[in-house]
Amino acid sequence: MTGTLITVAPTGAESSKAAVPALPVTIDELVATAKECEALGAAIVHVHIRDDAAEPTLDQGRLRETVAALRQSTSLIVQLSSGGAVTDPEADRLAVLDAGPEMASCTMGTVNFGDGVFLNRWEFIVDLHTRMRDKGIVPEYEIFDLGQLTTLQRLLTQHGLPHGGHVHVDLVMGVPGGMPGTAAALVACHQAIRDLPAGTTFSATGIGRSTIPVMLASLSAGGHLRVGMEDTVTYAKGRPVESNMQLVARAVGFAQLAQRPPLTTAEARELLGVTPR
Ligand code: KMH
Ligand code: ZN
Repeated sequence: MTGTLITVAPTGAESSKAAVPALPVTIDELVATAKECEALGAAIVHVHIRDDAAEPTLDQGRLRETVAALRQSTSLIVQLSSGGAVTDPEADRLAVLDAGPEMASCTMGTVNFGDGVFLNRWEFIVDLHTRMRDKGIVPEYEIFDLGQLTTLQRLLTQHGLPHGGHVHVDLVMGVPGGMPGTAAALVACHQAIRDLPAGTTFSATGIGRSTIPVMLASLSAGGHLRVGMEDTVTYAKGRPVESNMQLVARAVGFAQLAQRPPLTTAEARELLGVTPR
């Protein structure tokens, strides 16, 4: 497959609506964003939800409502975040899997996360991985640092392949506390990914100003792209991002220049082993 898988991560748990008014926080805003991003070329939506006060939440009812609304209005692969916010307890993060997503994120280790700590104990990782397989959910393994790829190798060796049998990794680069968002770091990860099962695919995203170097490095290394306001709220120096669509449009432009046009949602399901709806 030579096309580019484009994931949009429209909201995240870190930016506040007050600081970033263009952030989609209601279900209606999220669905409208998802529809437009799909039309531009996105195939996956990585979802964090907010409560009525626009604060991050893992409320089960709202998660289910969000999954249903996205399914009704788009054919995007719905990937719920099991990472939540750094303050979320493990039990709530595991319960995200009960909301019925096709995919969910699964982070491969603990990392400093700005002023916070994003805690991912080994036993918790195993629990997430195993429960996802039991529920037929395809994981996206989130990698914040090089050693987390070794943890993934250990996980797969000890606990087997995920549902669908395909391994897909997302390199989240440039988090303060994690690996830098540089071509050199991406190449180091690319080398380590070769030790994972044959056919393993990867996406990459660079936080903040590393977004463009990471995007270009990923495309040239045969990787896929994640973009969105979860990771980037400045489009260029002095220019706030206006919408997630602006970031997806830029990623589509780069992918087309690389002669690796966006995968459709059907092609993305086939690539990742996500059961067609
Ligand atoms: N919000 C971060 C603490 C994920 O979605 O799985 C974790 C995160 C990763 O965003
Ligand atoms: Zn996330």
